[in-house]
Amino acid sequence: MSEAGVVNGRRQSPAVGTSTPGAKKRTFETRGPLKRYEHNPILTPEQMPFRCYAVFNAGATMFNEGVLLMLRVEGCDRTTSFYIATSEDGVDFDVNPKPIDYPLCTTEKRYGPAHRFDARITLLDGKYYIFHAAWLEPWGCMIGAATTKDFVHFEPLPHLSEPSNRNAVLFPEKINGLYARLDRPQNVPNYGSIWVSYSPDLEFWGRSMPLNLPQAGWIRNKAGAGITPIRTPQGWLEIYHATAPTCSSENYYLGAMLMDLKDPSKVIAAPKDFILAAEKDYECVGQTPNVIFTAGAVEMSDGTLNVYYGGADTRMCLAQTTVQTLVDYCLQARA
Ligand code: BMA
Repeated sequence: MSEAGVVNGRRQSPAVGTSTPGAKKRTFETRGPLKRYEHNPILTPEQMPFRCYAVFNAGATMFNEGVLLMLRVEGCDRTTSFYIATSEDGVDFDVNPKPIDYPLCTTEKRYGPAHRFDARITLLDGKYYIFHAAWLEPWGCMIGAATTKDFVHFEPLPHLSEPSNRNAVLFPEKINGLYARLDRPQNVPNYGSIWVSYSPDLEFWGRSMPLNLPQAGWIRNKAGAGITPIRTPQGWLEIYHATAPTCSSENYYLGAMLMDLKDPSKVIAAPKDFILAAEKDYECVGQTPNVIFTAGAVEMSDGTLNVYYGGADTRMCLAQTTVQTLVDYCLQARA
């Protein structure tokens, strides 16, 4: 009797659609240092305690010994509000059914509320600083901000930029005696890239400098900061996004980098490979296909780094790693 798949002594190619017993199956999960949570997505519009269209791009922080997400929720009237969700284990979240009563800053008091979205949260000197995108008609997108101690009462800060700017996040400590932020001025070719700016008082900003991001096929357009930078002995660790066009869409990718502790405009290690691309159904199908977008990560007590991200501008997802894994991954790029 001849061996299966062998005809006249020659091994035949398996027919399309048939599997070869024992053959290794290719799996996307082994691609990089960031592993998707197996029960993704962790929050969908259907799981919200009210009817809505999308829940995505949450800022994240440790709060009261649990994880707090500041969700971007799009209603069925397509207006956007911030909502709070909390969790003890960082996976199962309870959503407060009332939106945050978010304050108007000076510009909004004169011209009406901006469309506010994509909050990043930074704990600095006992206060939480929220930096977010603020789209104010007819000018476009600028950086809005507020502070809070309890995620109930918020104090507005003046808008921190002129249009066109977004994807801003405050560093969790002053650098050389100044507040420091990453952002993405976008009225430039490729819709902008990541810059660092400084301020003595969180109102007046300057000394702006672009980062020397690597050149890679996925870093074509819209490179923007993602999570609040994490201090490590080797540098500021950042997970950021960038996009590249395909024939059918503008695809989003996440990358990791280390920035110099004293001068974050100097990227000291940044692999040319992305750490996550939109591949799963919950990342590829939805309001905006092929989008993965992080605005926050939280280091859990067991050392796991939970990276929260929006999938296709529709739902919240989770990917996990550790700070050390990402640092080692970045440093390999320098070797
Ligand atoms: C960006 C932001 C994000 C959004 C992304 C993809 O410009 O508006 O909030 O997730 O586009 O649509």
